[in-house]
Amino acid sequence: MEYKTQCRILRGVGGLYFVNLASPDAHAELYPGTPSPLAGKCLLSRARGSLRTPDGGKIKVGDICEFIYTDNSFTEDGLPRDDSSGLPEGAVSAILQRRNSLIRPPLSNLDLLVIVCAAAAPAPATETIDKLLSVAEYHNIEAAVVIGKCELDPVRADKLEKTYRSALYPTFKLSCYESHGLEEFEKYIKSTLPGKVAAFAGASGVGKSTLINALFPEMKLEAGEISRKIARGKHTTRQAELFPLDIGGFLADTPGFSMIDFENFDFFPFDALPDTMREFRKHYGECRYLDCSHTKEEGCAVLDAIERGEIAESRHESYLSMYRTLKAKPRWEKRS
Ligand SMILES: Nc1nc2c(ncn2[C@@H]2O[C@H](COP(=O)(O)OP(=O)(O)O)[C@@H](O)[C@H]2O)c(=O)[nH]1
Ligand SMILES: [Mg+2]
Ligand SMILES: [Zn+2]
Repeated sequence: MEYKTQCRILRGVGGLYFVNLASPDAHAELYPGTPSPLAGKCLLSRARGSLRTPDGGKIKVGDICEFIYTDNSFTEDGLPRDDSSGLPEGAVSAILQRRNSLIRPPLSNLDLLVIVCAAAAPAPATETIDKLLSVAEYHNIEAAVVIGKCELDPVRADKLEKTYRSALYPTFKLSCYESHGLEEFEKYIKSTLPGKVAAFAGASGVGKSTLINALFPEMKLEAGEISRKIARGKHTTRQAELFPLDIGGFLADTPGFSMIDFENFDFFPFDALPDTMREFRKHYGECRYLDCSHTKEEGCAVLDAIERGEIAESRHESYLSMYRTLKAKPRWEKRS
């Protein structure tokens, strides 16, 4: 018998794909697909032909795809059984509509970006945090801010918390060393993540791995299990990868357990910038000039809100920096 269902691409491995098949229970929100005997399983499979999205994009980690298989396609441990031509029978047969698509890191359908910084060691770089928040906003990705290592500099941690709360983002101040604030973030992430794909982003050394290991102990195990199953010796390029979590969602990472770095995130066109500043938006209609750039104009409602202490100055500094950078690069290459 042939089954048609949906799968999520977890990783690409030399022309093959490690996929998670739709499960009617744990991943119900992810895939409203047809129940099938292998529902919820993670399997190695190939793609039928060279698949493309409607706008010509290639298959990507995070893609939700149509998946066709037969009773004979897989062995009991979920490995592809070769047909007479030596190719596995179960196959990814179409890429479904994406809700977003990043080029760097190469990921599609990212739902939640958790931006991690440290109160100290390394010192927080608000400009990079703000750039990432704007990138998330532009790509329609939910975002949250975690201020870690807060025992090292409680005053700075408080200030960052105020900045990002007033920027209207869920904000968490915590210390993995002192187990302080962890429960609150754990409650948030474990109620938000089921059915979604999340990535933790932040500079190296801020404490992403420590935090993730504390919250999702299965991650270490899962990473080992996946690398054992996947063809040996093919870990040459750094590429995105999704780990299924026990709570029924996925965490994005690159091999080597680094979690997503700040450096190479996609940007967006200049015209889109003002709309990516969440707490600026409600003031735009109140500026004296219709074409106010909110950089230095008289009667700018954003600048007034900063003056009153409602918007953090550091957020506006980041805005100015992005404004200059994006203005100097008016055309961003558009591809999926
Ligand atoms: N002081 C302090 N150090 C921490 C805390 N959490 C993690 N670290 C340390 O910070 C360093 C970097 O952590 P890691 O999780 O590898 O950071 P990553 O590069 O973002 O994954 C390690 O030495 C951790 O032990 C914390 O809450 N407080
Ligand atoms: Mg790490
Ligand atoms: Zn203005």
